[in-house]
Amino acid sequence: MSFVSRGFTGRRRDDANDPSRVPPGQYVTDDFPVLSAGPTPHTPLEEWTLAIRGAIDKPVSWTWADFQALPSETVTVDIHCVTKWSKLDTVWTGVAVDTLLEGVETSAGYVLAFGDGGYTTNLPLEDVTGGRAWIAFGYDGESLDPEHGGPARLLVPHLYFWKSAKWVRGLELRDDDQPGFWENYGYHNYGDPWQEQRYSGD
Ligand SMILES: Nc1nc2c(c(=O)[nH]1)N[C@H]1C(S)=C(S)[C@@H](COP(=O)(O)O)O[C@H]1N2
Ligand SMILES: [Mo]
Repeated sequence: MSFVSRGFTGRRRDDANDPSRVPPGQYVTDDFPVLSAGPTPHTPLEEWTLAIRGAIDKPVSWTWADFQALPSETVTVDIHCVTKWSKLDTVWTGVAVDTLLEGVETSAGYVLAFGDGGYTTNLPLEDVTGGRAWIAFGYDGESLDPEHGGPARLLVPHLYFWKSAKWVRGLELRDDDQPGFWENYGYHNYGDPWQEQRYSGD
């Protein structure tokens, strides 16, 4: 048992001022704001599936039980919202997109993530592979809250957080780069927080 509670270890505070961890124009918050363009969907787990479709010979899909049986990882990452909050050391549990794509052969260079509620977001395939993206179903050791995208969301921490589609139901593999929901509304097509790629033209 320690008398020093986590908030007083100083680590967070130092990190908040450490420019190597906080992208330009961002501030660090301990809150976890909810940003949703519409109502929170509540798809029953019995109806939930996760699909890989598009430029793939045989589309694949997992039921919730299949998905839960896949090897998962717990990762600690920093997240950066385009509305300027960053949250450091967030802890997520999920299945690496690499795991889902094992054995998948595709000519695609891009993915369009889609989910319940109709939200979409586009990313280069290479940004969701190489251990850089997960389908996360746990947050801080608990199941992921519906407001934050539960039962499962895409997690791509190296890009602005709008790329991390909540309530994700699959990835469409594409040869062309099809802009998603926010990308169509003038947000940057790629969204690198370190380059401050907030809006198209940045
Ligand atoms: N399906 C869906 N995913 C979404 C959004 C959304 O409106 N719908 N908002 C995006 C934006 S702009 C951000 S900043 C994060 C917010 O995630 P949070 O609500 O868990 O903080 O989700 C992203 N994923
Ligand atoms: Mo956002």
